[in-house]
Amino acid sequence: MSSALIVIDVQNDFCPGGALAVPEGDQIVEGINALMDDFDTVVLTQDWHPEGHSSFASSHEGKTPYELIDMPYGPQVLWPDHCVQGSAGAELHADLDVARANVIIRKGTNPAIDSYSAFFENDQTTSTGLGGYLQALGVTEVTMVGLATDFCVQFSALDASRLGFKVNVREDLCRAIDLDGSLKAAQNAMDEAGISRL
Ligand code: VGL
Ligand code: ZN
Repeated sequence: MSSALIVIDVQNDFCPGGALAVPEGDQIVEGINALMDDFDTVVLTQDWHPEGHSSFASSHEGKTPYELIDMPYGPQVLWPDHCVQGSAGAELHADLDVARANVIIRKGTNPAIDSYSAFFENDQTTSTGLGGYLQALGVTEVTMVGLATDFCVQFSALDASRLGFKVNVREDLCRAIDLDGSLKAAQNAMDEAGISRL
């Protein structure tokens, strides 16, 4: 039995002052660092979009951030430009203990498909390879922390559960965007999937 800590998108753009700032997003960093030694494997994820990504409102004429559009793979929230590959905003938070990470998974690199989850893009089909990586290491239980609770953490947790991992979400080490009740909806979906919210 082996365990993994999955640290979702603790990046400058999701912290106060960033392009898609999550309130108090920076306040979880110390607690995440302190948790790393409790796990066999530490995975970090990094939202990593090319310029002009299809999840950016600026890529759609007449659209503004936080509007919903229909994409071929389903509904998609449009975001401010964020986590552009190579930009300062895309860097992991300077205080995050990156040295302790076994692997860093970059996601959202396909210009046409967003990827909230660390495991599958938003088409729910295209794999990042993380599931196979963890299975090859014998990982059976994963704990999720990071940003944002109601988007990338939720989607990662639901996919991990679907793949058969036992999933814990440390909500004290996550922070939410909370658009129109999205945090409550995420909590309900995670409860229904049998995910432990700690
Ligand atoms: C995220 C919106 C867009 C997240 C990433 O990390 O939760 N949210 N891209
Ligand atoms: Zn993104």
